[in-house]
Amino acid sequence: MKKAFTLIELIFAIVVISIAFMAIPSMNRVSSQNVESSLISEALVASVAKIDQILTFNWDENSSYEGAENTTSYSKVLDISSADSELERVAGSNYRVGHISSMLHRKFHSSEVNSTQTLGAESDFDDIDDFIVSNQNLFASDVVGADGYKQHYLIDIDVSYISDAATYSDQIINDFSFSDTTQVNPTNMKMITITTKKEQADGSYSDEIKLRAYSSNIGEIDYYKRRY
Ligand SMILES: [Ca+2]
Ligand SMILES: [Ca+2]
Repeated sequence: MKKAFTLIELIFAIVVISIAFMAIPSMNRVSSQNVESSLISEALVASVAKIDQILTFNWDENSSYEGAENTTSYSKVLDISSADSELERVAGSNYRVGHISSMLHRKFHSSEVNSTQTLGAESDFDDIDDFIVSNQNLFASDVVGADGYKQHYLIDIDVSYISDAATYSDQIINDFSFSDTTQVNPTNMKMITITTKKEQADGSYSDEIKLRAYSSNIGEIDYYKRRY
């Protein structure tokens, strides 16, 4: 049996449908805001992963260079003559004050080896400043205008020496400090800065995320050897 709507039912139905239609634009807005924040979160995660990856590489081009040991030795501490003298090698040894005097622990090369004056990529991609780059796509395949990846992200990676200072007495390093002031001449600290930029509607880019990490000239312990 077919049942007709009563007037009161009809009014209810109209009100419910009206509420549903009124909600659609705001639902669309909420979901597009979620996509926006998801894309920024994804860019942040990718940027953090990038900086973590950089930190796994040698501190400098010369860190693992020692003649025939070039491809097999672990990273050594480098001589930085333009930096804090208290972090230099103890004369006549391959140890710094505070080093553990034992096999396979952190130490300098057997003879003086300095870090590179000019930071950047060499023929072998093996150290943290080899990552210096401008306007590189953050995602492997940026699709501009597609529904999902409608935003285009670029990254700049900068690696610079920054000022450092140490004081020691009685064979113990009491204090080590550094600041974000970049230095032309080598120091014992490198600062890695990743700037992630998002494309705007007019085609320009605005800085969205800036991450920094610091890496120091301390060599590594010979627990694990990276092969290049
Ligand atoms: Ca290199
Ligand atoms: Ca380099």
